[in-house]
Amino acid sequence: MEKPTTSPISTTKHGDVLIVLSNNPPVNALGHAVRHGLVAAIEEAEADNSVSAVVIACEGQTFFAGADVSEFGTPKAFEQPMLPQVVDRIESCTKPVVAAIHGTALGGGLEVALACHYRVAVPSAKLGTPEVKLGLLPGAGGTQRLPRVAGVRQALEMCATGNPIGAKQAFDCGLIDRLIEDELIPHAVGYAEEVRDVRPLPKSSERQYKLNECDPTVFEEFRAANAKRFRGFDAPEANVRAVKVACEKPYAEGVLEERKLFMELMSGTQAKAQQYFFFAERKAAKIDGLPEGTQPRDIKRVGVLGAGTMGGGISMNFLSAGIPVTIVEMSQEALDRGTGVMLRNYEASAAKGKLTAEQVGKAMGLLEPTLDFEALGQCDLIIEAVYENMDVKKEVFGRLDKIAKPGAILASNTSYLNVNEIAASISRPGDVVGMHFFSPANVMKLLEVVRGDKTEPDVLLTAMQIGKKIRKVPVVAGVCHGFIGNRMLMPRQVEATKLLLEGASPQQVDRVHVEFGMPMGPFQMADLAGVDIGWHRDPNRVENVRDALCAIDRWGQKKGAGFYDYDEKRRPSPSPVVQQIIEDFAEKQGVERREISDQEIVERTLYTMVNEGAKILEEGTAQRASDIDVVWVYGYGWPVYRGGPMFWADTEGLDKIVEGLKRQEERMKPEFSFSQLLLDKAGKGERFTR
Ligand code: T1G
Repeated sequence: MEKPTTSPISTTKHGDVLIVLSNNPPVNALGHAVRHGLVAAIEEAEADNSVSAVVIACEGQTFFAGADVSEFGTPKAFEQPMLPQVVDRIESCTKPVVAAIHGTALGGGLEVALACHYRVAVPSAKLGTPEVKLGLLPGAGGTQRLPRVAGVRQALEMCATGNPIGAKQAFDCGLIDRLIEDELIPHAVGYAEEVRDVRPLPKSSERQYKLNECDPTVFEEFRAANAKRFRGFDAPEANVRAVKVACEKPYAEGVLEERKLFMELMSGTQAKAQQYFFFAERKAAKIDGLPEGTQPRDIKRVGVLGAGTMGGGISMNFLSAGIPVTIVEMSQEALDRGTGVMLRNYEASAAKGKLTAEQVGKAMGLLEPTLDFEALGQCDLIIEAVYENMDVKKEVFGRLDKIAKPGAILASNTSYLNVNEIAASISRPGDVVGMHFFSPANVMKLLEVVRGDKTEPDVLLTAMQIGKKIRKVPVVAGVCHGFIGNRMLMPRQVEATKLLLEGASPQQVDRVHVEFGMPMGPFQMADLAGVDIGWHRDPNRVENVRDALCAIDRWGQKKGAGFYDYDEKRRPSPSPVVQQIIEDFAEKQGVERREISDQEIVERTLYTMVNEGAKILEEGTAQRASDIDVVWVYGYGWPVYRGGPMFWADTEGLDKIVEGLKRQEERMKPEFSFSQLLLDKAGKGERFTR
């Protein structure tokens, strides 16, 4: 066993208790050096007769937060001792081992804690098995020990969803033996001294009584309750099977089944995609080329112009993060309506137990609704969420330019308008940035931060950092029509509409997208968002299918009819009226209808999105291909088990993407043109992503 040069694991004795401390920033990931150090520390404890008990703890922000994901796919992941050996060695220690938990004990970190004979934690700690979010399952005994310690239902929920639980809930289900309100390590040592003579040592792998609740129906009920959420994913079902095995087989056999399931997942494309995405979403927060020493501006108060759906949702993000908001409307009625919607949204969250009444009161207490536009003069960041029209935006920015204090950041929530043009219309273009929230703004995680040509670096940095502070996933976008997400939506919509005339139905196009893993297809999405968005509002001007639908009030779900008919519960059904409109249009335009294959739909809607993403890259509108993937997973529900459009294209093979587009090129003219970057990379056998 090759000994690493410097060990992140140190040991010190406190009386007859050996304290094993990991110092492996930033999250004490269980890389090779840590694994090696833990085994060495257990050997040391056993060899030292003066040691009667062991405490394992971590320095820094958290207890072990799991295996080192950056080792996956590299030889380091297989360097001895691997995590299963580490946890088994801890459990086999002849002296009691106590895990002292703070921060987030996740994945392999929780597996280390489960191998310990006891677990203590501070109340703020969280414990979880998020491997499923990486397309995996706990591969170091977690699926076998967790149900034995916390119970089957708790283990199922944690392993198959990946959601952590708090220390109090962990204590209540038996995962934690004691909550430590004061200083963790000294009290963990005190706990170790209390239990040092208790025998036999309580080994998680040997517990059986918690499995007795293992009514076979619990698995079927769980599967049924989560079928929609797990649709298309491999890992959740593997986690369910692994936990079920814990109820059916002795630990030694169960852990072999766990290992088999783990290796199957690890070798699959979904795990690769989800592990890629884990790093992609963290990379998105970084700004390439930021001048050294750039500091964010201090944001004490945020101003929001407009209390409509977007303005209200945007305001809630800041209020929930404890940032005061001044919200301005033009009429008391609009202001009251907007603040009323915000309160009802908060109350709905409280009714679901997501918030306490006190938290709702605190958030709303930070809101200053006013009709006084000048009140925005006290704000450090002002976000306008007014009507999506350039003239209106310029008028608003002109007024803000006059009253905003020096150094205030002026942000537009525009979803596709030219931020450079807006910035050029005022005296301080450097303070202007786009902050494109996705609707509903208080729910959707994605935030496109649009960098204008003149946007100051500290303005961009401030927008990115405050985006993270309000629990968004901010991505830098350059200025173009639709930035990153909506820009790629356009060729998809163009081709989807042409496919209707050529012979596909809305339900066929949507089915192909849903089977691919999208939450809904283009036409379902249009009906949900509103078919009338962007419509010219003239019912006598009917130039395409969309105009025809809007002209007869088929504006989507909100009108009970759009591309689909809807019943009183908004359940969709294919519409003969729409089918007739499509066929009439095809005839009028002399389009000969034909049988359209599903593959053609994939090539003309999904491959064209990849092509557009390549153009976005070659223009520099996105910093990196993985940012495009982050936009599509968080903004439009692209299935994360495919990594995002650009990672998926790499997985398909760029040569295959190009071949498919060449097959469709004639049908897609004149709108379609090849990205040179895509052609170049395909020709050289290169990838967009790692
Ligand atoms: N491995 C490697 N690097 C990690 C890491 C990990 N497990 N977790 C975080 N990092 C890096 C991250 O890339 C970033 O790096 C920095 O730490 C800060 O992260 C066998 C197989 C712990 C809640 O899935 O959930 O155990 O960008 O920005 O917001 O069964 O990180 O600074 O260069 O997220 O404070 C299971 C994943 C692994 C936990 C902290 N564990 N991490 O959140 O910081 S698989 C996980 C998190 C496993 C075993 C299986 C979060 C966090 P950089 P951050 P944060």
